[in-house]
Amino acid sequence: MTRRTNLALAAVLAVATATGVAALLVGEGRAAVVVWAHGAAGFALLALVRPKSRIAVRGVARRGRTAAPGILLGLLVAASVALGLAHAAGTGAFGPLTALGWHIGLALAAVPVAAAHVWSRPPRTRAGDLTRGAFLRAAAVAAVGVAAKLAFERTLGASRAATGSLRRAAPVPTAWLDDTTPRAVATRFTAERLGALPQTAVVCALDCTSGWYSTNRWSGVALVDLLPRLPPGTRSVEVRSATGYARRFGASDLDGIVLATHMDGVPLLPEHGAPARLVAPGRRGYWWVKWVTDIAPSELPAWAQPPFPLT
Ligand code: HEM
Ligand SMILES: Nc1nc2c(c(=O)[nH]1)N[C@H]1C(S)=C(S)[C@@H](COP(=O)(O)O)O[C@H]1N2
Ligand SMILES: [Mo]
Repeated sequence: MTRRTNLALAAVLAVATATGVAALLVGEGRAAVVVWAHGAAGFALLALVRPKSRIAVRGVARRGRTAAPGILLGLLVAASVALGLAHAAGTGAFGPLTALGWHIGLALAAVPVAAAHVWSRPPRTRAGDLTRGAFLRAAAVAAVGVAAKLAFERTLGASRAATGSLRRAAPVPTAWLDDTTPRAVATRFTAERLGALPQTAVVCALDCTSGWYSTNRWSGVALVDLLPRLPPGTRSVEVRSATGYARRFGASDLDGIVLATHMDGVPLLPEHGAPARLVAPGRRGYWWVKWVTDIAPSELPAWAQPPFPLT
């Protein structure tokens, strides 16, 4: 029983972590199923709370202080789940971070602790682990997750986008990590020069991975108008910021992307990327490079970059 509970717990936490990270990678289109599965995985923990607390209480009595990492892991996971639920129930900011920001931070902090915890007592798998009985027990844990998720969405769940984000009336000035608004942006993409080119407008949502979205009208110049002819052999285009922040887009994925100078008819404010920032409909906020100084065609493939920005 103990061994099976621990295996199930490790599996559920692995699925929750993987779907959580995936939820930030996929765009609006495919997010719904990943985000939903993530919530269900989180709720599936409910089925394991009781058996695991018995194991934990026995373990602490036996091990004393060497049980500390396990207790820390339990606290991190419990706090992360509480903040995830607070976000899903509609809580925005919680001090310096959003509820979702705390949720993600605590969950990522738990990963090395979980690795150490499992490493120090590797689970033993047995032939019987792949029987029909084991499969049915796993299905029961998953069913608890799905049922609890459905019940939550009918009662406490706030209205939110397919990505899980909560609606805001206007975008919140946001840095991916610690980028700051530059004092002056030396760029060839000035409002004046861009204003002389054919104009495009798009209404779409800026959806930040910290858990909010805002739908606005963005206008400026479409990338396909700005770069009508890419050099032969171009596979991607790197969009760079005055701050060094950059994202690379596939050469065939540029349709719909706008180098915007205005939001809702008003010139961009410095904190929102003036004089020009990228608007990438359907992609999460970290693709919307602010303070653009360079758009550089390259022969590198689009995947030749870290999946998330590092600055
Ligand atoms: C220990 C691992 C984790 C557990 C147990 C967990 C559990 C949960 C729970 C219970 C919720 C609220 C329920 C719901 O939204 O349906 C939630 C929401 C969320 N979590 Fe996690 N999570 C974990 C790790 C992560 C990670 C690593 C990320 C991202 C890097 C993440 C991203 C999200 C997002 C985007 C939501 C909002 C989804 C929504 O509003 O529907 N989670 N999580
Ligand atoms: N140069 C630069 N551009 C950036 C960021 C950044 O940190 N540096 N953050 C991104 C993230 S995570 C989001 S959600 C949006 C936020 O845009 P806003 O500040 O106009 O709301 O900008 C994106 N563009
Ligand atoms: Mo963001």
